[in-house]
Amino acid sequence: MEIINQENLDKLKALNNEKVLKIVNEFIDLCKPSKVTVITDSKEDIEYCRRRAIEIGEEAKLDIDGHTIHFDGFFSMSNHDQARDKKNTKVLIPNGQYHPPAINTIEREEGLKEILEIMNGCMEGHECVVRFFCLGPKNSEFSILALQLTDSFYVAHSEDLLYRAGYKEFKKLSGSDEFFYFIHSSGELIGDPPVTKNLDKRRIYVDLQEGCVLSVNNQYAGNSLGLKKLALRLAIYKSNNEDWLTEHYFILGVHPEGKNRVSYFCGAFPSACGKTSTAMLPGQTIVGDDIAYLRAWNDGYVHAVNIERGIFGIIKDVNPKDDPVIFEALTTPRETIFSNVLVAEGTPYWIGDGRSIPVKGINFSGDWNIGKEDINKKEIPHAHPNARYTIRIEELSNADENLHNSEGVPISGIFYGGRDSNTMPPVLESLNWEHGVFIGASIESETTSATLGAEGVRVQQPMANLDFIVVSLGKYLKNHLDFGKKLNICPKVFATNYFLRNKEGKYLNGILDKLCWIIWAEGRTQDDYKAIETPIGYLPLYSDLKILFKQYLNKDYKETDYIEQFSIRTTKLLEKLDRIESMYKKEINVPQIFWDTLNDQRKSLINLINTYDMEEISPFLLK
Ligand code: OXD
Ligand code: MN
Repeated sequence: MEIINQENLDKLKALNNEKVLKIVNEFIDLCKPSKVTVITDSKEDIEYCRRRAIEIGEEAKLDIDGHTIHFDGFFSMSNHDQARDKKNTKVLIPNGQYHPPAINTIEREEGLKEILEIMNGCMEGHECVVRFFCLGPKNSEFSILALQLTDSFYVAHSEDLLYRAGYKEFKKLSGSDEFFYFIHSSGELIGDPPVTKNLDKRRIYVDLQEGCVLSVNNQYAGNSLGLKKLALRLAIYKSNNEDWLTEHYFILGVHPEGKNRVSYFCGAFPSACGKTSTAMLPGQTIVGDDIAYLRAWNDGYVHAVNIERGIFGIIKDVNPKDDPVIFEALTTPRETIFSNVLVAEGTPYWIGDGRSIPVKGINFSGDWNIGKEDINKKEIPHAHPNARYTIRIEELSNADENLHNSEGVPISGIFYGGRDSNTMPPVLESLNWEHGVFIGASIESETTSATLGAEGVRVQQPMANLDFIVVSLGKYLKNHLDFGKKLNICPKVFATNYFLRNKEGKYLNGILDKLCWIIWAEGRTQDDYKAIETPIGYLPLYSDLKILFKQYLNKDYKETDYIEQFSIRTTKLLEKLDRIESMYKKEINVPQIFWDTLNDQRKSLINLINTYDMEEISPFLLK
């Protein structure tokens, strides 16, 4: 039987690209699929992927038109494929080159040998699709093309929702080999719906030298979709060897009421720390929620594009009160893939959706009923905490008009934040660009369900990007610092913290309070607000926040709340500096300005303690 028929072969040949042909040949030989189908940008081809995902059982229809459900496996809470696998995601380092300590690496030859062996025959009995995408807007200086081979129609379908089609763009390449490529296989499947069997052989290996990622024995999009977190790593490598940035940033259009203007902001938060919900704040517009390419532009600003056109968002605590925009998007007809939620009688349910929980249904553990326990006698929640939804941005009423602008959008500010219970205030502005880079470099966050392993462990998360950085941290920070120096209009940098708690462990802010921090930051970029200069950055005035809380949330913001939230927690901040210092001490070539900033911060915090003779210093004392 021929694996690839003439029609499909013709589609490949029409690209006139030797490298594409070579890759397809090489991996068909290795992975041994039973059939190869080439998908162009045509409606029929794209529809084929969507239909096959259902026919094969990787997705099933739900009641609302366009909604489907996909499960990444039916396993226990401790052994599953419903989150990114950091342990088995490794960067291949060519012989003799430096292995940065913060990155999970393996010698290139050894890694290739291991994964190619696992991939030998991994697509047996499967149909493999060959897909072409464009990372970034079409016809744009920012964008990079990507080739994907996968035997998962869920992966192929998700990529249609998340990325811009690129077959025609590949034609325009005129045979050039300038593109990333990704080979993915779910590997041997079991059950109905079919899920990956051999999780112990799950591997995701990033080959920087070749510009490709090999991923096998997994389905979860953070592990399987080449264009998402795998391409992010390749682009970080490329941009750090050129003169631009690839970041784990959302891009948000901020529209302050009554001001008749929009200012664009980027923001980096580790996964499951409020990134998508910031990008989807009521009254604002979204360009992207996850990954951005940034370049210094000829108008003096930095411009950013969303390399995606969809959202693969966490679906937890999404309810009409806390996340009204996302809730509305997920409960109305449109092409949407839900994953790892509970399905009961054709309706998806998730944690914190504000509805009563059905007594039974199907979830990530298979047939589920209230009270069901896992092998460790632990009650299984009705939905996975890292359950997801996949949708297109352009269908949303809050999609920004510049989503596909080939020149991107000019960036006025950047937010950095983490899941930080006791150091940083809810919002502050950095003292300057270098201090802003320091703030980004010193994000700490408690681990969440978006990665495998224990939750709630405090880890350093430089620029919320550590999981994806593939060059040394010293080089990465230098690239950031140099980048800012080139700009005539440098973005202001802000730190946010949505997870501050009091000594009893109670969160100090409501979920929607972030709207006020974002609007305040926008006002700072336009000189609308004065601020209190402190050693750790500029803090908002109580009087401005009081007005913002009333205007945007109809809430009375009390002075006592302000003092509790914005007091400088000197001892906790000093402890944090020690942790940051010990992390970066392990690195090579960390820019001197980073150490100078760290030492200045330490000195001024000690000064504050000595001057005021107290641990927590109210902003009113510093005014
Ligand atoms: C994501 C992640 O899915 O960062 O965006 O894990
Ligand atoms: Mn992300």
